[in-house]
Amino acid sequence: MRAFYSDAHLGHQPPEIISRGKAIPHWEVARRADALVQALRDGGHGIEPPESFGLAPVAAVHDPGYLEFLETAWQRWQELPNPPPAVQPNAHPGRHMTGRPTDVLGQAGYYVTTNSAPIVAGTWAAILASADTALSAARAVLDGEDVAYACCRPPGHHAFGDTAGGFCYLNNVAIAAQDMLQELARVAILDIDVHHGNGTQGIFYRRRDCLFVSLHGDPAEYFPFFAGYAHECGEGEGLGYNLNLPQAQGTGDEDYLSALDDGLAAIRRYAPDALLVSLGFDAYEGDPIGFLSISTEGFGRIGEAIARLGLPTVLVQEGGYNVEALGANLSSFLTGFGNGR
Ligand code: Q9C
Ligand code: ZN
Repeated sequence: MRAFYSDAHLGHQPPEIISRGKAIPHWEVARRADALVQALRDGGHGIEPPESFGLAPVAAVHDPGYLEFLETAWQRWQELPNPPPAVQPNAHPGRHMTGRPTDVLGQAGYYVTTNSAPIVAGTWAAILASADTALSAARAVLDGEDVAYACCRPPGHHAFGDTAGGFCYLNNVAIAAQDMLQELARVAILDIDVHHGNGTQGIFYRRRDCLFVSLHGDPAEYFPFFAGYAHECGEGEGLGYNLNLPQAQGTGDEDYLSALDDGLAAIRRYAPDALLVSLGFDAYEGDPIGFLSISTEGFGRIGEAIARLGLPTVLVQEGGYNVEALGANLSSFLTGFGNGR
């Protein structure tokens, strides 16, 4: 297995957030990547820096106005009187307004859908490197590797073509999938982060060259709330190529693995040329913002079940916020996967 990681994520340090009236560190912290990289080293995996692919593969998925906002927002924010420590919206268009403002605060509301995706000085460089990391893993698999792992930070699956949200800015897995589709006829994305991959679903919703399958906490009661329902099956050309498997709060290994079997069966029927996994570890029983109850051993069984597909596989890191357990959960997953083969 080849593994990719860039330390450019260190420039993306979201400021503290207010939770229950108290300032606490943002959940999506740099130490997450340290823990994952340490687990890779302990497992004897070599770690390579990503290649730089430039903006073209990113622009193949994301809107030009959105990319310009991401690139310039921090600079423009500094020109506000008394600029807050991060670019963050305080007004959102909702369902009844479509105007696009010119002001940076207005554009923050237009392009950023949650208050959990702040933009700071190093965010642009970090998100480009995170996309390059996923692209490098995708390239490794196209070049013949059975499996490659992308240690992406920040994560990506809540980013739509033109919106950031939920700790995500560029949709790393979608960018990698789109890139692979230049050489392959069909790919599947399996999303096992505990949150529904709303951005990824949105990007491929009207397409049949990418099957999207997601297991996640029931959005009726859990972030991202407004997508991830079982009745969302794709539209137009893409009808039948989107499968959501929402899980009840507290779902444990046995029930989860049985739902995963349904997802894997859909992927087998689709017979893709390659698989991409949105690999979150926030379904862990000890995750501080989790909803499900997967054990460390359970991640090994999940890895084993996915490996049984026998597909060339790109593993793209998404969430997982119990920093102390992240390394063990990644190791367990990879061991189940046949140690990355
Ligand atoms: N009290 C990913 O796992 N809600 N994103 C945070 C905290 C947003 C998670 C609420 C969760 C987004 C990639
Ligand atoms: Zn998540």
